Amino acid sequence: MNAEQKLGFLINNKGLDADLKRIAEKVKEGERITFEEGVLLYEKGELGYLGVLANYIRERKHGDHTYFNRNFHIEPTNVCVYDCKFCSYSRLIKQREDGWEMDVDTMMEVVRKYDGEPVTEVHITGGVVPKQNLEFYAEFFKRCKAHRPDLHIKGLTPVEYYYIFKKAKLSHYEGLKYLKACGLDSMPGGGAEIFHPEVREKIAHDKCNAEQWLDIHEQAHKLGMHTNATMLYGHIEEFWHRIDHMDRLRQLQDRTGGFQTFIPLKFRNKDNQMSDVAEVSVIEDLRNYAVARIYLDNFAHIKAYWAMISRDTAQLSLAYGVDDIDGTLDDTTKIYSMAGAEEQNPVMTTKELVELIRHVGRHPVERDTLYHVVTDYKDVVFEEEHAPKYYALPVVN
Ligand code: V47
Ligand code: SF4
Repeated sequence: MNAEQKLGFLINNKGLDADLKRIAEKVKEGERITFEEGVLLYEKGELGYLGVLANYIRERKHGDHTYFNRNFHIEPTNVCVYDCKFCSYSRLIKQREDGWEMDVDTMMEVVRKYDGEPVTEVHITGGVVPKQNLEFYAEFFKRCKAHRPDLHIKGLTPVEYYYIFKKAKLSHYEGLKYLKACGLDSMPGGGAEIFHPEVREKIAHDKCNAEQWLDIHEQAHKLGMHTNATMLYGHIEEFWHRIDHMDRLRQLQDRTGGFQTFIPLKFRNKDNQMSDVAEVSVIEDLRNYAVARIYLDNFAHIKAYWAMISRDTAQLSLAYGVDDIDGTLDDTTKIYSMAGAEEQNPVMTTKELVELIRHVGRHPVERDTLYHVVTDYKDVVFEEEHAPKYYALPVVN
């Protein structure tokens, strides 16, 4: 059965709850679901049901195409002035000797390490410290572009920008315009956490709030930049907080169209101030990807960050709405391994990544940051290639 037949079969199932049937019909017709229906999906939607709906949307948008890109990370510092309770970096401002703060020369050394490598993007993210201010990033972006003009700079989040622009007495628009002129190309999705103040004040009380986060993305979109959005889920939030979060993103996307990808980030509880909060199950991870795919009808892509959730869950997620698994040759970020991610040394070669996608019957495509195709791996044969194993997609029960 293909995705459409599975959805039809589900809708015709006499035992299906009336609310869930209505939502399934809306999905079939390509209609947007409401806030209340989003909450209802979390409350009543079983994994099999959610998978059928999310996979139908995923295949309508992308077929079997599954994207990854070759990037590397720079974490300019792991020290941070803020005190997010879930973050394994936050306490380090009090213990600076455990931390690092790079200067521009050191960051350029990291960039030069990838000279001649087929990477298309540098993703810059980390903590917030006073020294890494507007001038610091302006100089780095200029030097990085001068050294390697084709390397896409996906840099910093509204958390850093809010702090930096406030100190430089610039509006969000002016600050971003200046940094864009220095070489900034786009913005990753971090710092969003959970927008609703009821949760945000408990887990991330002293950094930019939801309105400031959203405004910085809106200004970036006005400047023609594309950006991503994340959601840190699976801690103290309730289902409606997740829908509230996605709803704010959906509204901004209706106005600007500047978001490319939504990335749910699973809360990991190692070595942070929320270590007493249990992590959610893989089932909940998959349900969450699926609800995101169904709710965010105006987002092109849903990404699972394999370095965070393990390769197996990343493979499974491709049947629950996900069409992008990030993908790095050499994942140089520490934020997740410090927080307890399965992948303590997250390194995957292109061949491994392509095989991981093929093994679940999908079609691997290397993309650049803006989703232009770099290499279509459909018919590419690697040396010593293993025969692909196909796993079944979700079954309607
Ligand atoms: O905002 C911090 C998260 C984010 C923990 O745009 C944690 O392509 C789980 O946003 N458990 C930064 N998550 C990383 C990020 C990102 C990652 C990959 C791709 C993209 C993209 C963006 O990391 C932070 C925060 O939500 N984080 N601590 C933790 N204990
Ligand atoms: Fe700082 Fe970001 Fe960690 Fe918050 S999540 S403490 S802003 S590094």
